[in-house]
Amino acid sequence: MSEAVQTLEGWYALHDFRAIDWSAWKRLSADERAKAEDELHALLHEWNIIEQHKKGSTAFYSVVGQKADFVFMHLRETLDELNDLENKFNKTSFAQYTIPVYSYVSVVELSSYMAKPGTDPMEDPEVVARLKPTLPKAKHICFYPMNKRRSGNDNWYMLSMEERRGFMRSHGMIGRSYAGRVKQIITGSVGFDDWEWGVTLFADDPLTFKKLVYEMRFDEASARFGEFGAFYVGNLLDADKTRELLRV
Ligand code: 76R
Repeated sequence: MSEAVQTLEGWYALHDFRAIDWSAWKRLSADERAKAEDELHALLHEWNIIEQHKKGSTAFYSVVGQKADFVFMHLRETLDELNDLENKFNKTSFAQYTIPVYSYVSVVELSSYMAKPGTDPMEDPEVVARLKPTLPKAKHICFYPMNKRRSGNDNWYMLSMEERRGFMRSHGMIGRSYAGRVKQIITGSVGFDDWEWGVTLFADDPLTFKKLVYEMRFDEASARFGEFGAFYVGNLLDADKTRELLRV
């Protein structure tokens, strides 16, 4: 009989991917563009204050390639707050010149495969900090959704707890060898979105994404059981980069 691993959940996550409607944006007068940009910067400022008060966190990155032009990754205490903030953004005049192209709803998740038995993880400030993380201002982001396979001999959900723990141990060892170069946030999305997890990685060197993901492909947890959706990769947008992006 298989047994579901206990998970700890933290902040809810919304990855909101947008394209920019460049023709519409260019048709605006300089004044109209300035007004729309001011509204965007006012919202970014508001989100920044929420982050400073540790009530959530927001990452803002441009996206390279045709899948999107930028992404907001928002973390908040509740799904209601995520919904409110996406609606608030949608009501700005800036949002009128964006086209929603993809979104992902999930919740920050830590599984207990590696937890020390007999301890209460919520007593560990490091665990609590990982459940409610302030997103790093790393130069690059990488996001993709994934599943654990359920087919034939490669059915993750038919494995015993001990077998899964063994795979996750080896997975974690690879992950740990990238400590300091990458920050990973695993968000669970069973019941929330089309895949089982979202993987969000932050790094200053984009090659770290390639090396880490590639190395994991050879590890059994990914080689036998990993199924992956589309990959999105992007660059940090600070206030100056945002102005540069929107200058036409
Ligand atoms: O939480 C921990 O640090 C303990 C070890 C650990 C777990 C339980 C861990 C470590 N991960 C865990 C769970 Mn992970 N992780 C991914 C991907 O592309 C791929 O092949 C897989 C995508 C990456 C890149 C990654 C990175 N991890 C999970 C789970 C949930 C599984 C379940 O519950 O069944 C998924 C889907 C997943 C996927 N992982 C690490 C990393 C890194 C960098 C670490 C080391 C973290 C650290 O020690 O700071």
